[in-house]
Amino acid sequence: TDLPRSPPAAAEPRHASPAAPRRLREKLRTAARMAGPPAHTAPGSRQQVQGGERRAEPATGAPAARETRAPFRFDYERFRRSLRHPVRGRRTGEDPETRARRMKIKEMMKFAWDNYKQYALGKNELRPLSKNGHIGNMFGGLRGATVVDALDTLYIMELEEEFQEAKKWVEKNFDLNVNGEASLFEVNIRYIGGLLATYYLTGEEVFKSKALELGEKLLPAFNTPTGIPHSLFSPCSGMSWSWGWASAGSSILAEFGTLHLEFLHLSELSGNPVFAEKASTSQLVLNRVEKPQGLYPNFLSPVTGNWVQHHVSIGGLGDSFYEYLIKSWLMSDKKDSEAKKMYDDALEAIEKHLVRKSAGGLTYIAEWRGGVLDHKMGHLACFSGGMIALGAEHAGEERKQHYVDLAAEITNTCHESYARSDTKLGPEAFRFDAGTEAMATRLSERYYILRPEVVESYMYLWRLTHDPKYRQWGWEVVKALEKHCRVEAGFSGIRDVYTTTPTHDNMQQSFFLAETLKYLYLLFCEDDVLSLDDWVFNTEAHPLPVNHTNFKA
Ligand code: DMJ
Repeated sequence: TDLPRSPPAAAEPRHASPAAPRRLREKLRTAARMAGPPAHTAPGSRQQVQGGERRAEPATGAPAARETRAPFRFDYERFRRSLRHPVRGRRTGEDPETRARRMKIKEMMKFAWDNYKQYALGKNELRPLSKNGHIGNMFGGLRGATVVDALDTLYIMELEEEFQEAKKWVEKNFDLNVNGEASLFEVNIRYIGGLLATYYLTGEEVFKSKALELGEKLLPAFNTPTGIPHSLFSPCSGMSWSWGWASAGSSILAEFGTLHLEFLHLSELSGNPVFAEKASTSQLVLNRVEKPQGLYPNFLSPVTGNWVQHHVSIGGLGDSFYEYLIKSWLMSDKKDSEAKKMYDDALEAIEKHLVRKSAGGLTYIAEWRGGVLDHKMGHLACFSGGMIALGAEHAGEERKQHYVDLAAEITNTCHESYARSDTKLGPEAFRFDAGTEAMATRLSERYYILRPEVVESYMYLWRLTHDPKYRQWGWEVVKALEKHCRVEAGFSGIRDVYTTTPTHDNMQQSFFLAETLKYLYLLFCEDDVLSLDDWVFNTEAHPLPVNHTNFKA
């Protein structure tokens, strides 16, 4: 999701974390088992995950011989043996055109990185027109968002020198002792996600230790009566808040619902179940709460655990919550059946109440405001074609084709939102009312900020169907980016997709390197590069491994 910034409401008092209920403990046992037998864990480790709880101290006798126990050690070699495909694939039998297109995208990544490095290294984003850096106020004093977001893309594209530059910055300059007000969601998906993914890809300890150190700083945000985290936290003071604009101090579905993948891996790598416990509490609260028509509204009180407003959207404010349900199930090696059921039920309700077909035959997902449909689809909602494609394979024989078709129809509609613009890039939101189809009607919705969601869906649909049109559509985006967004010192968003002489917004978003270019690149790779058998992508396109339970170590 993407959220407006505003000052936090008055600081709320910190609350004690609720005790983990019995069902949660059971769930955590399952989560802990995802790591497999204690081959991942040094025997007798102090923080060994056992049944989801820290190992009990001996009741009597000599003091525990803690000091002599080996510290927890994640078995990286064992993890690598669990993968079914080489991380960067085998590169066999491809045609020259596909290779040339992939190389073009690699060149775009190098250009984006080189300019960031030259003009903005250590700042959060590059301003490619003014040739300087942007810090912003989303990350609470953390810096280098573009470095951390770019790491795994540089690695996958085999931009070795550039990867080393980024790694060096993390080693020498990435300071976690910062103060300020940070978004839990943004820090999690970009920094934690980027660091975890790069650790799993490379085995370099620095990425793991930074991820775990930062992960600890997120924990105070969960100190609420329900365990549903606040949206904002201070890495230094441990205080947390809700957004000032979120009614009645509510937390946002797409924020507290988009932690599960990263937090399970924080537990996996640290041996400390607290992260999995925090993320599972949110899932449990959401599973229990009554849902209007089976739908999940976007605002929930972290104090009462009840909905605050009945606005439902698969775009901004709601989006990645749904994505993390199906991906949690896939990442658990299909063991987290609660997440799968929540996903299946949610998708059924979405299809019944929000999916509509326009007069011109375009399938879209509307928003829902207390039972009334707003016939608008945000660019953010275009990730859903890819999500539904990813889930389709596991929907059961009778539903599978239906979901493949639905995913293809939604992705087609998102492609139309690009095809109907003068730049061939899509607007921030498009509507289906008053004779309009798949176009923005408001001036304020005409911009494009280098977002990934449409090419993300092309990538998933390509892998599912191998229909060449998805590669053609991806290539149209590459050409449009080159024509309208490439400037002298990087790539910039544009303010109006309906004019061929667009004004640039002077911002190269970090997600352009993390997501847009990565998904485009993967679209022109063989399927075994970051194979979906082995990896799930977090919502910032950082690959996190599936916990294969069935392999010979
Ligand atoms: C990214 O940070 C993530 O994809 C998030 O889930 C939504 N917004 C941006 C990209 O548009």
